[in-house]
Amino acid sequence: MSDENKVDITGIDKASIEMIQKAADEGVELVFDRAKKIKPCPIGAVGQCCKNCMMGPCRLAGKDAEEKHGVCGATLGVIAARNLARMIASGTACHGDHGRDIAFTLLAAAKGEAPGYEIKDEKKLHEVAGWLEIPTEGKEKNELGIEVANACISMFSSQTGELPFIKRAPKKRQELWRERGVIPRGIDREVVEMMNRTHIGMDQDVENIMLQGFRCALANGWGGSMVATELQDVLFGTPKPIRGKVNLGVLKEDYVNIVLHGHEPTLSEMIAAMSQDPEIIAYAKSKGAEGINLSGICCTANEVLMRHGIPTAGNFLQQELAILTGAVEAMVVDVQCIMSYIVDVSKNYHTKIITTSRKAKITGADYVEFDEHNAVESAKGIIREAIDNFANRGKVQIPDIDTHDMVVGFTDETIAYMLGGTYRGSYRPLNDAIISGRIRGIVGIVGCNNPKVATDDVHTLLAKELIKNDVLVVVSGCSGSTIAKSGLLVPEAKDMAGPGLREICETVGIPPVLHVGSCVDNTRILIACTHMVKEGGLGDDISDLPVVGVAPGWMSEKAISIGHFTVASGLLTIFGVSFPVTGSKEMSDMVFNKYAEMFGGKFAFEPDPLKMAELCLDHIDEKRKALGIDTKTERVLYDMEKRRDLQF
Ligand code: SF4
Ligand code: MSK
Repeated sequence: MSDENKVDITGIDKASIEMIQKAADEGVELVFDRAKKIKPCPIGAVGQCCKNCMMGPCRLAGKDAEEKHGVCGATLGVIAARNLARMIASGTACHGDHGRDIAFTLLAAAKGEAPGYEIKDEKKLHEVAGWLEIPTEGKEKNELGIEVANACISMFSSQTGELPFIKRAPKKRQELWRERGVIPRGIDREVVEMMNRTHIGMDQDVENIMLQGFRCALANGWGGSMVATELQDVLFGTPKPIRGKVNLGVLKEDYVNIVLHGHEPTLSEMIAAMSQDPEIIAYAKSKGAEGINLSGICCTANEVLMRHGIPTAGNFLQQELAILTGAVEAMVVDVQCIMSYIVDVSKNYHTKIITTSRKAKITGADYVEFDEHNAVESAKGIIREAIDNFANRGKVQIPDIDTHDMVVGFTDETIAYMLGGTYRGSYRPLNDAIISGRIRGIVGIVGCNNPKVATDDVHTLLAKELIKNDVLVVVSGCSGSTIAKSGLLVPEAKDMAGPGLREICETVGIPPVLHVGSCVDNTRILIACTHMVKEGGLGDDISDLPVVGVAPGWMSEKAISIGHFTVASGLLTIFGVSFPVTGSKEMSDMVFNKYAEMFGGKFAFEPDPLKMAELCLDHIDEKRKALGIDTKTERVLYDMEKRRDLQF
């Protein structure tokens, strides 16, 4: 490897460094190497390239880029807007299809056609039925489950009207969305219309394109992602705080290691159940292993971690590193965020890459189609394949450093329960803590890792700076597993927090950084914000709250879709790495200024984690000032009359 291509490992944890060194010694290429070799296209990175038709591709770069036009006449602003809008459509499609799959699994389970699955959280089922306006009285859980599943499935195909979960948002926000014409009619419809509008010769007005972008993003946040989160809770149980471990050291030398990777928990739930089967354990022992050790990567990791305490082997950028240990018998992947190069890396070791979804095959990998109608047998078959591979192991090197404990499973329900007390869960204590200034504000740190930036540092430095300043941090996705590696997700981390936040953490027994789940679970943050508004004392819309969203190391189109639904919901949303419209003045103005006029939320772009923290604190303080809570005050008590005055 030439010096020019030397891997920049600034900020990565020691276990990963050990594996990166091993890869270099053994001549195995990694994502970090490819990121160095593949110089990102500077024109595409800032949104100046259009390849929407074959009169082009057209690159509108250079000093006079703003004056240039594509062959069809498209302006730079239109090109940047169309590119961004297509990213939103793709991200919404990904999360939407995830939600749809879960809805079909619920339907099959409720009909008794998916042995091994059953409705685990009836309370949640009733709650979701309420939002869908489905009468529940006298209905047996499977009967209701069928109706809820069908109502969710119809959210994808509906052509008119409003998605039902829109009603969950504060009334003022709903009205703003209606006024702007961005309430989604149907999830699939908004994705299709977005693709249509961005075809050559279609929508050529930047604001009009982005309004449909918002409608499409809202179809994700208050549609597809919300369906996924809610129905996963119904089927697999709503998570509760649980302890787990994170980093490559969770792999066990004497066990058959199966790494679960991807996003949809349908298969991994069944593998988790079947790995406990005495017959399967006996089979593993018959092959010389002590048993079966499951761990996760990416958001499948988050799903099985928060429901079963299954440890996380790593985040997005650690998927190749797990294979480097030589200890992984099978990496079982479902959908999304799977690097095809894991197949190439696996060729150097004995690891089997097992793809399981018709939607996500990888050339060179094994394929065992997962069918939820036959999940028990599918899961057992996959586990047996892994066990059979145990005998093929070569030398094993599992880093025995840097494995951290973490407490996860802080849903919007558990936050209310923990902070609100045993008898009646409520957001009152959280709101009071914010009003009194003990908690200055809340920041959600979400999203991916990106080899273009100092991968762990950008997340952890930001989180540390925020908690030090009394900001309660909530995390999801790979950001959660990244920050967990620096020990911030345990109650003992309160000692790194400022005095106000520390007091709350001590009283309640929570960490200063709360893990809310996977990428689709960003909807839990939306619902928590809505509860805070409805509880009273912090304004009458999400945009009034001292709350910020940050994606410090984003890379996926899903992040752009998520960012747009958080902005549309009223939050300042800060992106690191780069922002794919900065090559156009018109689109930069739209994204960083005009969005605020439209929705009260907007994007900011800042790659430096400490400057991100400053932006968060400035925004929080501005919101506190507007609310009149910028000085520490005594507790504000809301009586029933005052609460009734709030528009809900
Ligand atoms: Fe060029 Fe217009 Fe075709 Fe885009 S749509 S590639 S700008 S001609
Ligand atoms: S898995 S979308 S790398 S967070 Fe949700 Fe991680 Fe980003 Fe995939």
